[in-house]
Amino acid sequence: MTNLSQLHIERLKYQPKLPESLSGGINSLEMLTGNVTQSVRDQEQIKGLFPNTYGKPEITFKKTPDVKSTPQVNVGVILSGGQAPGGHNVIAGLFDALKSANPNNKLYGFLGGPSGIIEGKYVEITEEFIHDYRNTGGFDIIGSGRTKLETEEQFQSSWNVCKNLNISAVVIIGGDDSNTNAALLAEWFVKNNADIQVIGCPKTIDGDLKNEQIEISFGFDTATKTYAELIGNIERDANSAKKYWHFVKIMGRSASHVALEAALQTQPNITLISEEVEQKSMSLDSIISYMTDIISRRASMGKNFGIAVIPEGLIEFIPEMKSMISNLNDIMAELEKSGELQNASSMNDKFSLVESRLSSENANVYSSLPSLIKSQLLADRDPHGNVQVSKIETEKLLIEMITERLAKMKSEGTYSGKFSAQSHFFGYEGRCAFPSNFDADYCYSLGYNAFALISFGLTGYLSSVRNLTESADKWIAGGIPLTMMMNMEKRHGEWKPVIQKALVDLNGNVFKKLEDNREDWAMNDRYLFPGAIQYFGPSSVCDRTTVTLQLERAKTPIGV
Ligand code: FBP
Repeated sequence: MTNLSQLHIERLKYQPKLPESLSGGINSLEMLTGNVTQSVRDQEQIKGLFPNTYGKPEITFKKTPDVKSTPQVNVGVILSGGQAPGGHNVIAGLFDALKSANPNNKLYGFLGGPSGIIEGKYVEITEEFIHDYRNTGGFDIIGSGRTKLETEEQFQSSWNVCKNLNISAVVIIGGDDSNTNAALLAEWFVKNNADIQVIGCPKTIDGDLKNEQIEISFGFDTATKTYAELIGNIERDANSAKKYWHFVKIMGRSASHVALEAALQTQPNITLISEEVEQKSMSLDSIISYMTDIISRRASMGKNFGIAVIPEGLIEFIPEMKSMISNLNDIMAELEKSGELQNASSMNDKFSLVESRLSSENANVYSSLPSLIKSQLLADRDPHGNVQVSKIETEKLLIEMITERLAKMKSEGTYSGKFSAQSHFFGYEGRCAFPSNFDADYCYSLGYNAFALISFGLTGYLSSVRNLTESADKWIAGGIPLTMMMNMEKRHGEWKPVIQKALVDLNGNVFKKLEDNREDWAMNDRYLFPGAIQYFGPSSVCDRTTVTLQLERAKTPIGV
């Protein structure tokens, strides 16, 4: 590799930290078996769908002085879904664990996401190959994809590919949807006596793959630190020029964890939380009123500037929008099947077609939106049936509606300020940043631990590393049965087993911190400027994880 930045060169040299239990290597581990588990909800249905992998115990590992030897194995690895900082380190940890257990072990990386295992596209990962990717962001080592692994044919061809490569274990690095697929594949392999283990690793910058057992998904720490740096910079710009309102939409497809964490790190004037909008049944109109009130009160103090943070998924949580989008999803599936949507000659024809099929209430909501948003709502769904909220410019919608509202207030004599807005969308900027020390260590440990689970013959487990607000040596490594996190949800009109997404807990410490401070942050400029991620320096600064995790763990400490 040539032309590397000094930071890149330094990060390649970084040695990620491991929990003490894993530090003796794979051959010096003892497995401690906990109680049998059950799924978070819908136990009977989940048990019926996963008869072979349901109810397994939680696992933790302990270092032992007895050294065992492990037979030679070949392992495959898949990166699935959206990029998240640290994916390369999961693979590096897996690779180092596998080679330390037996130098003849081989690691194959499936290319381009789950489609790689179906189509047999792979590369063998060697020390030379992986070296340049250690502690770097991105998923470019083998690429990623969003193919949904779910059909009998896909499972069968995955098995054939694994047989050809003599692969006896597959590690799937992904979010809730990808780990649901991992659970399905694990069950299918056991049912068909394929003798192939499947282990998942919790990834997503969105931070919504977490629960009692999984404290955080990897990538959330680095991505939120990156967005906080950018928001802090914008706050300083706004506070210098004092002439713009900046509307920052921030990634996180469903849950608002990313927006909340970035807000706690930077203290902007307005932070919307989708979960609160839904709980309080706030209409789009009432959101506009809430924001306009702050903007006009600040204007009356002579402050015609500010920063508003808006979660990417907001639109789907506004009750009237949620109902309209769900109706829209159904009719779009029908219109696409019949070819009518593709055949419509202009955008306006598409709008009319859609409006004629929506219920009258939903058609009213849809037709009230600006054309830009209407067309963005017609963009393709992702393979899991999700609306691609990253393509919907909610920040622009809010600016447009607030501008109109303020003009009306001005004409009525209730507002006399100036409103000039800039819109931003932060998402892709943070997904491939150099992983923070926390993510570099956490990911390496998750990958290393994934091979520990493999070496004990487990399948249908998620690699778990806990106690993460302590120093890395005190982290607890183990495994959680994937079925433990599942419940039944309606997808594409059918009930499916899926890993439950964690939304922002409106009764929790983290949201409360925002709630307690937001009036002060709205009116008084309490901006924080965290600056760039700190990779070097005292561990208390550069290894520290998110405010979210610290507040959550402060409430629910687990015994070590
Ligand atoms: P994952 O759930 O796969 O981790 O991806 C999350 C995410 O980064 C969302 O925040 C965002 O809405 C989405 O991916 C964007 O998807 P794409 O990369 O396909 O544009």
